[in-house]
Amino acid sequence: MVEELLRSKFLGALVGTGVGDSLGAGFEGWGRVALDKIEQVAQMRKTLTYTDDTHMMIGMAESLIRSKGFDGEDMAYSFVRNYELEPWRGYGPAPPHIFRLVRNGVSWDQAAQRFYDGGSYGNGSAMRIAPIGVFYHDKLSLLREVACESSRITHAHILGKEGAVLQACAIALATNLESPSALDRGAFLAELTDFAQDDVYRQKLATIKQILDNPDESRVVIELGHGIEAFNSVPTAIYCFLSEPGSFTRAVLLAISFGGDTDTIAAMTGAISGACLGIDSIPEQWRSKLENRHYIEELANKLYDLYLDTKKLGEK
Ligand code: F2R
Ligand code: MG
Ligand code: MG
Repeated sequence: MVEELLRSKFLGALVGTGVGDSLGAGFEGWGRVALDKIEQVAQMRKTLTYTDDTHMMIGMAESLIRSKGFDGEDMAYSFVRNYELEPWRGYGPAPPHIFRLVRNGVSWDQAAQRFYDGGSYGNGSAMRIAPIGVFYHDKLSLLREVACESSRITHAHILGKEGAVLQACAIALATNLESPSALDRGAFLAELTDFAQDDVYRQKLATIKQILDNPDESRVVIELGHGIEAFNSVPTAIYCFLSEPGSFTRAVLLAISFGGDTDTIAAMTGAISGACLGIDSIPEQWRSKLENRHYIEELANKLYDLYLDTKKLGEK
């Protein structure tokens, strides 16, 4: 793939997370919303302020760049430090407790196991995964391992880890597409299904195929979900991308229109769509209003430069 196209995809995935998250944040907990209403609200906003989804995505990118790849302890402390600086970003219930444990000396790969039954299956480890999705897009077995390890920092339940793995894989497959016209939705879903190791996700991927083959949006919330659990939101984001593969705007608006956990489903849709279509597909009127846009772009550029360096050295 031409280098500038790939750089644009790294930028698209990271900025796409931020734009989806901040646009969706105003509609959290709503029911179905009309697309033109969402566009109107977006137009009225002076700044698109992001939430925990993007804040953690930034922490993940910072750590990958600093460590020149995945380092669990460094990434955990990256999340902790960012949380301590801006705890008001709307974090889910468990992560702040986990961060306090890590700060008090509990090992990065042990703290999350203390929460819920077998760890969390919330969507918090999938919503932040864009940097891993693009950085490891050409090494899917390594991507699986790293996405899973990164999830263990806060989400140790198998369904939490698998949600992060599936979202990372969707971003990687989208990054690998030369153009949206190269997308074969059936093949994309088949690859994700091969990659998924849990029947809950395999079943949801089969449902996505059915809904795409016989369009019926009323099935999306009921059967795929729009909730805070990874299995009730990652498949919905994949559906939104596959429904509107040629348009970042339409994919993200569709994600928000389903209501529920709108910031996160739109962040994950924005990451996949941005990875497929590149940064220029994100409307300038949204991009220009994204809080800390230049810093997020700087991180995407540094991550891409690191990707090129490690590829040349063959040591990623
Ligand atoms: N709406 C939010 N966050 C809440 C904001 C309230 C906050 N106090 C404020 O206003 O400032 N959005 C953000 O949270 C979601 C990501 O959450 P995360 O990080 O996954 O949190 P957690 O606590 O790990 O899990 C979330 C819920 O999932 C259910 N759950 C998870 N594992 C479970 C298990 N093993 N058994 C049963 N239930 C489990 C629980 O209901 C958890 O509370 C994103 O939407 C982000 O935008
Ligand atoms: Mg959020
Ligand atoms: Mg959310």
